[in-house]
Amino acid sequence: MPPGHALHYTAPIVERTHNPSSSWIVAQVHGASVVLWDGHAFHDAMLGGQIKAAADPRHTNALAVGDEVDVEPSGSGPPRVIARRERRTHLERAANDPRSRVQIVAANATRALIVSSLRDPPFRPGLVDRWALLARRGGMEPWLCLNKVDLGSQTDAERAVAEAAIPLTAHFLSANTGWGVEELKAAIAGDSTVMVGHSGVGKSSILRLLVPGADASTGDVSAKNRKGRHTTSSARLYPLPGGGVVIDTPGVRSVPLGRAEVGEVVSVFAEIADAPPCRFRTCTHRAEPGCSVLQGLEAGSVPRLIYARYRRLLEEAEVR
Ligand SMILES: Nc1nc2c(ncn2[C@@H]2O[C@H](COP(=O)(O)OP(=O)(O)OP(=O)(O)O)[C@@H](O)[C@H]2O)c(=O)[nH]1
Ligand SMILES: [Mg+2]
Ligand SMILES: [Zn+2]
Repeated sequence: MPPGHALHYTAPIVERTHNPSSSWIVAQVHGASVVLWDGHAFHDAMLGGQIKAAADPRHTNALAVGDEVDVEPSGSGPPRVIARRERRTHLERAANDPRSRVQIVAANATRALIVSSLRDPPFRPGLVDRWALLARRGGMEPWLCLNKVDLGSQTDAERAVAEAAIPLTAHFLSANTGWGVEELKAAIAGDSTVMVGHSGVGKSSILRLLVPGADASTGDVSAKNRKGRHTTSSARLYPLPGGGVVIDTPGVRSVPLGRAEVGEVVSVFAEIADAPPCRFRTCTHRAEPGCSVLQGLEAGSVPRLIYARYRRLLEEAEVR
């Protein structure tokens, strides 16, 4: 592990004494170094050559946080990860990559908690749309979490979500005051949740409330001193005290979709997904005759704001 990249966990890294048939979960990846969680403790491990050889060439990373893996002892050194079990779910995003590969942000989570903030940084419905699409693509249920409600009021927060007409389960929260945290804890108890969202919205702050003692870095959002911010630099998995796990991820500036199906884009917007069938089955709801979405736009059943976000997503995605 390179210096300066020590992986600090509150639970001690213990000697490996495990049943070889049971699978371990990837808690953090740093190049060829991996931290694994066996349900009781964290273990250091190394990536075996088999894993790299078997990696999907369309992906930038061979292992993602949340992956279930098989390990093998390797003499006196750390155990080796020799196989990855098939992912039940995954969350991907287009990598900034000349080969159009995707990065697997996290694996095997039940849901993606799309964290945004009421202010500082401002609430951006377009980012929520993109993450919702990607979560569904990988089989995760997208939820919205609107943090920093203390910077406005509960009414402001609810209005922001209602105006954006985001058809997702929404949690309102203030990591600063702890308001709404108990409800979120109860809602995610027992299963696996990955937190995603813009940098500075408060993911790591929320994590520290969910997992007391977690030492996730939290940054100061002060625009003056951006270099001094302790933002999260890699995804990490933490066990929840009452069972289940939560994965904190680094914030992103943008969420490029890469290639997408029209149906995927449509499924983000309830008003468009629920519109009656159009004349053409392959209608993209842009200019086709007999389009029920365009008729809904005229009649007011499809809000202009929603339609504009749909078009933006459609134009941005390389629609197949
Ligand atoms: N007012 C207010 N500030 C908050 C709240 N939650 C977090 N913050 C502040 O927002 C800043 C960023 O918080 P982080 O938890 O580091 O944000 P993050 O989403 O983990 O950021 P990245 O790791 O860069 O993705 C810190 O200064 C926090 O103290 C909140 O509920 N209200
Ligand atoms: Mg963070
Ligand atoms: Zn149409």
